[in-house]
Amino acid sequence: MASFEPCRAKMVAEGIAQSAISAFESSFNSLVSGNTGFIPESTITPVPELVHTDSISAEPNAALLSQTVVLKLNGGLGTGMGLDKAKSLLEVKNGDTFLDLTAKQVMCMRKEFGQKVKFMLMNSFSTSEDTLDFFRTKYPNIAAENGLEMLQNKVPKLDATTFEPATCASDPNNEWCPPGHGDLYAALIGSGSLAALIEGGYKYMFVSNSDNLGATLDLKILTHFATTEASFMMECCERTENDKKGGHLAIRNSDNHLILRESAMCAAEDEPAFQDITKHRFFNTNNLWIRLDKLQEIVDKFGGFIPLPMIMNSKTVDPKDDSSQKVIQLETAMGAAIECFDGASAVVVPRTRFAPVKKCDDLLLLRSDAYIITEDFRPVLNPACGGVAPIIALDSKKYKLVGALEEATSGGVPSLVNCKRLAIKGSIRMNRSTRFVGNVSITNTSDESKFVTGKIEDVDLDVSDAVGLGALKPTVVKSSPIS
Ligand code: UPG
Repeated sequence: MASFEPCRAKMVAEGIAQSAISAFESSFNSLVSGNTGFIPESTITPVPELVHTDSISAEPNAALLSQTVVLKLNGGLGTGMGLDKAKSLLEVKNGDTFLDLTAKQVMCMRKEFGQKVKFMLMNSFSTSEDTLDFFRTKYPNIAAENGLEMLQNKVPKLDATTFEPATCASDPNNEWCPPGHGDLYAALIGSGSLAALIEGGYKYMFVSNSDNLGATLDLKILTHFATTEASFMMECCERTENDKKGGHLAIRNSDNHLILRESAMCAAEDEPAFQDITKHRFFNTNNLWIRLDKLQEIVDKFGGFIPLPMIMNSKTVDPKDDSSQKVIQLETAMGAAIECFDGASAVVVPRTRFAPVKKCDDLLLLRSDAYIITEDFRPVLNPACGGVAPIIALDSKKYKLVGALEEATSGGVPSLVNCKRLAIKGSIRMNRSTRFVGNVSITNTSDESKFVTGKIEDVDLDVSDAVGLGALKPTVVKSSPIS
C-alpha cells in the first residue's frame, strides 16, 4: 500500500499546517484503501421533509450578533468561466463586483443591526493578493480589520498510479492544488482562527460561497439556529430542473445521519437517481451555520482535524497540457461535515438566499434587468418577472468563457425582464436595445458573428444567412412561437 510519508515530507517542507496535513492524510488513506469516494444510492434514503424558514416564528434576537462571525469562501478562481483571478472580482451589476456587493452588504448589515458583525474571507494562494488589494483600495476600513483574511491550504497532486506526490519541472506550482472548500476546517484550526474566535466570545459562524450574493446574515435564521441548539445547520433549497449540479442532502441508512452527496460522489450508475429532483428534493446551497464550540469538540476528539469524506478528481499535472502526467486531486466539501456533527440539522430557505453564478448563463441573467439590487445590496428577481426567473441556455461552446459573453454584449446587456426562455446557438451579438420577450430561440450556424437588436418576441430565429456583424435586422427565416 502506498505510503503517506512522501506527501507528509513535501507538505512539511512547504510549511503547511499540521491540521491540513492530518486532513489530507485522512483522505489519502481513504484513497489507498480503495475507496472511490462514491456514495451508492443503495446506502441512502431521501430526506422526506424539512422545516421551512418561512414558517419559523421565533422572535429575532439581535443579541446573538455579537457572537456571530460571517465568512465568505473566496478561494476559487473561476477557471471554469475562463478567469485567472478571483471569480468574486467579476463585475456583476452597475460596476459592482461580487466583492463590492459583499462589502456593501456587510456595511449595511452593521448599520442595520447597530453592531460590528465580524466578517472574514477564506482566500486561497491564488486569490489572496487580488482580493486584499481590492479591499485596501476600495474598502480600507474593512481591509484594516483584524483577521479579515484566513488563507486556505494547498495539497500535493498525486501521481495517478503510484499515489506519490506528482512533479512538474516546467512549473512546480502545478504540483499543488487547493483541497476544496472542506479545507475551511483545517484552515480555521491551523491558522489559529478557531481558537481566537472562541476565545473572543464567538459562538456561531455563517459561511457561504462568495458567488452567492443571496447569502446575507439573516437574524431570523440565526435565532432559529441558536434556539434549536443545533450543532450545524445547512440551508437547503427545493431542487428545480436547473439544480442538477452541486450536492443534495440524504439520510445514511447505516446510522440515520444526515449526509451530503456531491455530484462528484455519485457513480455513473446512480446518476439518474441523483438527478431525480422528485426523489432527492433538497440541495445544499452551501450556506452553513456552524457552532464553533461544537466544531472544537470534534477537532479535539479526532486529534486536530475533522475527518471529511474524500472526493477524487482525475486530472493532468499541467492543466493546460493533456499529455502531462496523470494525477489525482483529493478534495473535501465543507457541507459534508454535516455527517460529523451530532445534532446537525437542515432547513429549507427561500430561493432569494441562493443566487449563484456558475456559468455565463447565470451572469447574463444577473447583469440584465431581470435582476435588481435591493437597498441592502442583494440581487433579487425583478418583480416584473412574476416570481419566475427566465431560463437562459447559451451555447456552451461559444459562451463558456466570460470574455466571450463580454464581447457578445459589448454594446450593452440585453433586456430579459419579459423573457421566459432564451436559447442561443452559435455566435450572436446583442446590445442594450436588444429586448428578448417570451420564448426566444436564435440559431447561427455560420462562423461569422451575427447581431440581433430591437424587440425579439416569441420566435425561433435562424440568422445563419443574415449579413454578419453591423446593425443587423435579422430576417425571420423560421418563425414559429415556441410552446
Ligand atoms: N472555494 C474555496 N476553496 C476551494 C474550492 C472552492 O474557497 O478550494 C470556494 C469558491 O470560491 C466558491 C465556493 O467555495 O465561493 C464554492 O465552490 P465551488 O467549487 O463553486 O462549489 P460548487 O460547485 O458551487 O458546490 C458547492 C457545494 C455544493 C452546493 C453548491 C451550491 O459543494 O454542495 O450544492 O456549492 O452552489
